[in-house]
Amino acid sequence: MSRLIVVSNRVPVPEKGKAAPAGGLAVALQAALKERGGIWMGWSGKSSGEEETPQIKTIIDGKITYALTDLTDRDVEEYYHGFANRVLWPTFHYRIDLAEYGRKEMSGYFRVNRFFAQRLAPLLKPDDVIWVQDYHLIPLASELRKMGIKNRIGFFLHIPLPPADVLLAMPVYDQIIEGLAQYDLVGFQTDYDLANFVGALVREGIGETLEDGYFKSHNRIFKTGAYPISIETAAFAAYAKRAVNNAMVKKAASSIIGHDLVIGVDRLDYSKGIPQRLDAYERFILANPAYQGNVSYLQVTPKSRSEVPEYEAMQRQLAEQAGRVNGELGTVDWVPIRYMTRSVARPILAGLYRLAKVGLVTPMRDGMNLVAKEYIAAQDPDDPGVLILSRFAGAARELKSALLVNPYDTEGVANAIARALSMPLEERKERWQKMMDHLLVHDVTEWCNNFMDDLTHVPQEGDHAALL
Ligand code: GDG
Repeated sequence: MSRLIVVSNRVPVPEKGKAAPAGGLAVALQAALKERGGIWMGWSGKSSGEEETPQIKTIIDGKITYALTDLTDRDVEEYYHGFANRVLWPTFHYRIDLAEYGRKEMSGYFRVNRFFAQRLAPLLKPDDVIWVQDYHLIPLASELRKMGIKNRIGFFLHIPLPPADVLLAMPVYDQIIEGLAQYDLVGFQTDYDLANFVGALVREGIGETLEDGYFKSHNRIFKTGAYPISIETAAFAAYAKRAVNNAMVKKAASSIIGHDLVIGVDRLDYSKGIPQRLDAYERFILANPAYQGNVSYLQVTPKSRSEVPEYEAMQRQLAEQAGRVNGELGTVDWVPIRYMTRSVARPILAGLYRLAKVGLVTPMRDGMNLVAKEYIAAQDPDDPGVLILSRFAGAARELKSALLVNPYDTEGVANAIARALSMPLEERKERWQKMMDHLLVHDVTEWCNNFMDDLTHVPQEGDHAALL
């Protein structure tokens, strides 16, 4: 079995004496690395401060080597905050209005990808299989190919891939597409993202569909596919069941006696639709006065990317919005919105999901959204809650028994909250069971295995030249 090399922007290095890292992706990839042996390479998250080129530091844990590099301040500014988070993230989430194109940031992005390739190449053996994660590293294969690397290289995009007119608004779209064409397997979250990719290339006359998911573009043949990411369903369900005994979760439970709990959990990000969701909740309370004093909405929103101005502004706006709603609707003994910007420990989060009668997951656009899947896995089978899910989350392609909503339709979301809170037990059980059955089969291990199976079976660089 060939060695696996995972490359991602950040690397979840296990910390001594601490529990395994949270999050299904880290768990699944670490399991695959442990089985095959391999390397997980990426940015340490630290800045070397200087212009001097940082070196790789390795941490060995059994069969896994974590290879980390610092970046210079300029790299972090241009590659990470600049191009990745202010061009690719908004554009791929259909927000071209928020994209800030700058030549300096664009060239910083390609420069850091070249740097990653230079650091990675000496670590590679000829039959290693390389799996690159996400939008930060699209040009990595192209840089490795320029250095003569012929290994199988796969790429998985965790965020959406927008349709042609949105994608083409990005000045360097052609280099980004060409970068994707240098992989042997390009995986997307959903069939919609895949269709957008194929549609854009065919429309622009730069790609051609072949059989079995193969695609031809930029003088290369590569496989494409939809690989919906998931969670460790069974483990998370067991975790949530145990979590209700956690002291903090018990405290939370006693604070909502006589109330129905509605929960929202999202990294602070404009793609997650949090202000729109607060509006919908406010409208729900105003339209259903009987719920005043009888429902609590807990929104957990850990801060992220505060260095990017849009995020910093949003942090302030949300605090103001939650404060305004609480001020206008709250009473001496009832707070309509409990708004937290601190991160909650994973066992507590699992317990809170289980306590909540309604999971509100209403992104304006989301690659998948794992919160939706975690909420389902955490429910009590005898008394499950209701998932309200945006049709613009990748998860909506699978979780069709959720109450699917359009997050732009405030009234529609408000009505869905009312419907969820009054849904009869039988209907809740039926909807939940269908989604849980699906997630038990389609878990993160399946995601990882499906991608790896396809990647290890695609023709290696050089072999498909004959097909061109
Ligand atoms: C990207 C794509 C895609 C959140 N708050 C806390 C906390 N979380 C955890 C959740 C969940 C994770 O963070 C968030 O995952 P999502 O999938 O919802 O969203 P992104 O971070 O935007 O991830 C997304 C994903 O990649 C995977 O491909 O699904 O579409 O945007 O696991 O539980 N965890 C803890 N405390 C918190 O306060 N412990």
